[in-house]
Amino acid sequence: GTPASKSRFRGALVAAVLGDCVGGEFEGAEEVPMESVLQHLSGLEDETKGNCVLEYSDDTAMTRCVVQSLLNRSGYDEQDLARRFAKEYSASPGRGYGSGVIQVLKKLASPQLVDVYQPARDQFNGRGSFGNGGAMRAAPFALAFPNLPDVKRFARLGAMLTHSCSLGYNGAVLQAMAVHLSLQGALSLPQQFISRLITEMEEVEGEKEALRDARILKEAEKPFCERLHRVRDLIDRNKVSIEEVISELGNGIAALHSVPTAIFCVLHCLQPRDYLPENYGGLERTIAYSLALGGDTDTIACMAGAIAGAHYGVEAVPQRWMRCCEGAEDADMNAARLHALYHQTSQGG
Ligand code: F2R
Ligand code: MG
Ligand code: MG
Repeated sequence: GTPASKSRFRGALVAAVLGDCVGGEFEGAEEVPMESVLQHLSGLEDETKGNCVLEYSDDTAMTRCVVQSLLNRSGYDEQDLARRFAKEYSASPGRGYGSGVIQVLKKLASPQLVDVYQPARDQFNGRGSFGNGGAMRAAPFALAFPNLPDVKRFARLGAMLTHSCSLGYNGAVLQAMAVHLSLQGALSLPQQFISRLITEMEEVEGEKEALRDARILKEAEKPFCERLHRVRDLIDRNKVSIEEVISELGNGIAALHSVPTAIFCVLHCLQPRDYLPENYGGLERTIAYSLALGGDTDTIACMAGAIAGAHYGVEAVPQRWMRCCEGAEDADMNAARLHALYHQTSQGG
């Protein structure tokens, strides 16, 4: 498809929902045999099953808040977004939220709250959360703002409403950048795609807060850059086992252990793989592979889905999977509205 086409926007938002809904089955599992993944996915194809509904989790619930806020405010509005997060949590608390972020969402509901970023700063004895909750909902920033500096700035601020540790909000910046580049068609040159992400993250992680947090947490000086170098090494190799991917990149709830992993899943599945069905296209391969890693499967598949969906477009989304996933139709409609906002902004409107 052409860069920033409506199909790419729809693919990104719909495939993110699919990743979350189908990934929920395996979240937290240590080992997920590919056979179980394929069985789960083929269950979605079974027309005789009637109403198959896979519910979305916090990943989609919070993404929907970001989308609605960006559309209603025609841009980023921290007060509005904070209010939506709090309202969504209070209306539907059972969507599998992280145990820490619940406290932030409760505080955000207080009418007395003056600084909406303060509850996030208070998390984990003032260190802030490094979870992937900011990254899992970052894709809409890439779909609302055409310019990369805006994507980076607003993905970061949108994440900081719940994640004040740089290892949390920089995961959101990386995820939003990956979706932004994919929308432009950058995945047709995978090596250049990953090099560009590394160059951008060099600057992002050069900020003093990021260097300080990395030091405190005893991570590499620029932790996301280091992981992206590992992604590059892994995609250079023709064969790589699931165990190696998990040990090199991780599959956990921290942004550092899941955002580079999601990016790897997309790159690895650009080509057919002998352990995935021949009739699967790239998007199906990406989602199936993300689930087979185990760990934080809903979130890794949601983030990989957004990046892959922006590359392959909505035509690559299997209709039979989509009809089983709660919120997929809404995501499709909202993606078209974001597409209009993006092009309005890019024309200076
Ligand atoms: N929470 C889950 N899954 C676990 C169980 C759900 C279960 N299936 C159910 O039925 O209820 N999934 C969702 O949470 C992840 C996103 O989490 P988020 O929003 O980042 O939350 P939080 O609480 O801020 O961070 C997550 C955990 O990371 C650890 N952590 C973070 N920062 C820390 C720090 N500075 N020091 C120590 N630990 C820190 C904590 O254990 C947090 O609870 C997604 O997977 C989403 O799907
Ligand atoms: Mg979830
Ligand atoms: Mg998760």
